[in-house]
Amino acid sequence: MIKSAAKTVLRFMATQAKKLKLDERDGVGMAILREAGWKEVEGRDAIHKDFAFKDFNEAFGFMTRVALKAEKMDHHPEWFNVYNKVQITLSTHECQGLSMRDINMAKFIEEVASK
Ligand code: H2B
Repeated sequence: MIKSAAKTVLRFMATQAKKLKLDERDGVGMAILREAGWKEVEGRDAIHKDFAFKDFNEAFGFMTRVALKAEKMDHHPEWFNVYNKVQITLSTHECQGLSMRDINMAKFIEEVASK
């Protein structure tokens, strides 16, 4: 019993890091994320968004929450911060492209940024 449950979990995790087909992306969340300001990166299979917070304290607090989630998901953003600005790019290195991990991370980022 345990073995099959473990196999199911492993299979699920593997699909999460699989490169999303172009025609499935809108349906799994890209349409909503695009409305929230996420853009596909020119010349790279990744998504990007720029954030501006009240000050550095707010920006770094946001980054801290995202960082803790990234560790938990074992899925890390590529980001740049200067004072109240945070620029984030998401892509899955393992598949050199966009996977459900990026979509889920972007959804989490939107939740935290809106608080
Ligand atoms: N983050 C991202 N964005 N893509 C990955 O493929 C990835 C990651 N892989 N964080 C993880 C870490 C892997 O390198 C470690 C060894 O589990």
